[in-house]
Amino acid sequence: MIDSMKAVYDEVVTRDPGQKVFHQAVHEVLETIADVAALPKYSGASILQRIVEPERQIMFRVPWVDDAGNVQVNRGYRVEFNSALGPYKGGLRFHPTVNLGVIKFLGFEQVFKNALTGLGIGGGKGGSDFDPHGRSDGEVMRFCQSFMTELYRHIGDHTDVPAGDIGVGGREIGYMFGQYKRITNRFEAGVLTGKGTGWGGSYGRTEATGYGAVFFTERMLDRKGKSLDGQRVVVSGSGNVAIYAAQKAQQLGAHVVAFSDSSGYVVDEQGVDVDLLREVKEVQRGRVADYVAGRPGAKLHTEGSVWDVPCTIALPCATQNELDESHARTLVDNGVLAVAEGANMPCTPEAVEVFQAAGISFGPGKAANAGGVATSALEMQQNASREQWSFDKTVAKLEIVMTNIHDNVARTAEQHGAAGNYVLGANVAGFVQVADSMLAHGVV
Ligand code: NDP
Ligand code: 2IT
Repeated sequence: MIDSMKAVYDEVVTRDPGQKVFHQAVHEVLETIADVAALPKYSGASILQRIVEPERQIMFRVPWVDDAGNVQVNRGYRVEFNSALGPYKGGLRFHPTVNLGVIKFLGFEQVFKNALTGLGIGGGKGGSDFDPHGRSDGEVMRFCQSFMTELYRHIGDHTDVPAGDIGVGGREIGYMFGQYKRITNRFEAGVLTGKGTGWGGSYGRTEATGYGAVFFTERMLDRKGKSLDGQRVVVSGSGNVAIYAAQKAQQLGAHVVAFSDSSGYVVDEQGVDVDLLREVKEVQRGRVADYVAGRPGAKLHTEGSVWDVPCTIALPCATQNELDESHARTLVDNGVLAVAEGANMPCTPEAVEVFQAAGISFGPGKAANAGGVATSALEMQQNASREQWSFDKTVAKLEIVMTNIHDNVARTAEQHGAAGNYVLGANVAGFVQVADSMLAHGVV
């Protein structure tokens, strides 16, 4: 890393020494944008120093009563990172590992990702260390209501528009929307995305992140004269992103053979039964073992890693830093052709290096998983015009957005002498878009 970038990075680490995943995300961006960020118009306005510091960080107590009558206390967060391109936009994550550093990493990534969509959205992220696993619907509802009782004063359709992420899906968005409406006495559809399709949600939002990651993979393969047809695919995770990545990959002729959750991974050589997986995960809220119980021939593994399963396409769709250098070496040895991050930063920096050195097409999350937030922006468009588009119309728009992101990122990489380096292309293209708007807005 060149000296001017290192100085910015060191300042980030000194300010918040404990926020390791935030440092990791900042490091990756600074490392790849140096020649652009060092231009006098940007450095003279301290764009980098501003872009790594969130505009606003909100932390709050979330008290709620569990089914046994005990008062529980969690911590809530909303980090409003950058509004140069539009209202803050980004998901809410409910997971016990959530802390301020995690939310800042996700918010920082979101700024560049949202820029790449070209849809006029700034970047933010939020969440809580609340763990929805094993909680009743009533407990989840009371938690969501308490969370929104503080969050409502910070959000709005022109201010900050949250959505889902790990642990936050249609059920949680419903409870939060209900509480927002109750407190404000406003049916302000555009204040949250990922809503039910009966009350302001967009068709295709549920599928969008997984579908988008597969569209992005298809474009990366196209560039190498290949297609998804007949490819052997492994996804990690078995949540929202993983399920619909598997569904779209199958629709495009791929053979999806494995998925996982935090209890283990499943190999299903007949091809994953996505309808069964949806039933187990979305309806029963079960574990991967419940899939195996209903699927003769599928095998559950509780040792090792889903990345041990040979494949030509790897789609990490679970969580950050789930795929490390040794997993990457195994994938390369097993003949992987392309890796696209459905999750945010699932591959460690060392793993990314292994893929790039081996000439594997590698799609970083801020490009490859941008389909979710892009479709959230399409939901905002529908809300603003009081329209509702069909599933097919929305997915067709999503596919165009993903193609544009792919082409923009690939072109940017080429223009900067790094053909095929989607990490550099995404970071530079995203940075320029945000930085130019920040310059236009003056020192704010
Ligand atoms: P879900 O909560 O629907 O699913 C998450 C999946 O990942 C589950 O199978 C979960 O297993 C697994 N997982 C989560 N944390 C861990 C962990 N620490 N170790 C092992 N497995 C884990 O979340 P999503 O599918 O929505 O999100 C997945 C990823 O995609 C995240 O990185 C998210 O930020 C990213 N993303 C999501 C978007 C969206 O629209 N939802 C948009 C863009 C990116 P278990 O149930 O056992 O915990
Ligand atoms: O990481 C992400 O892009 C998301 N969780 C989706 C955010 C959104 O606002 O739809």
